[in-house]
Amino acid sequence: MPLQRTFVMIKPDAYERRLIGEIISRIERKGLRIIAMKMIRMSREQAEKLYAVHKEKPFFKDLVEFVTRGPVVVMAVEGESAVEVMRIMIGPTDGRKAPPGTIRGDFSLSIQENVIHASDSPETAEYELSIFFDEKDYV
Ligand code: 3AN
Repeated sequence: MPLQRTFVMIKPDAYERRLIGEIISRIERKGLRIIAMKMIRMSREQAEKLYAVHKEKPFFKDLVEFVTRGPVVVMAVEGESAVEVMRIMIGPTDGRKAPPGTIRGDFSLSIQENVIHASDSPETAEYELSIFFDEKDYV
């Protein structure tokens, strides 16, 4: 099993609902290792980079507004198959359809305000991590 790094972001809705501790705790309990983490107000430029693949989608503008409306926690998470493991833990995009036990399934009823983001491939992870972190940030 490969040791991988992935990018995870706890979104503003989770910050507003005081869910940061719960989410970080789930990531740690799973056995993954947080190797960099910070709470920031994301700039519009960072949001547009993060969601560049959705630029043409009808929800793009709302999505950028949403992720810049309050603090987010961005982190680099490392572990065996970390990319896939985090995607399984967060569940499908639509919180209404995400199964109980997943983070979105337990905490979201929305397709947009769905609490957490995690990269969908190792290549995407490298790109997304590079928006927020330098190699020297990893402990
Ligand atoms: P995921 O985060 O599950 O990989 P993506 O990459 O398809 O989902 O979408 C990125 C983000 O865009 C989602 N986390 C969600 O906040 C928002 N989003 C996706 N689809 C919609 C939609 N149909 N309407 C509103 N927001 C959406």
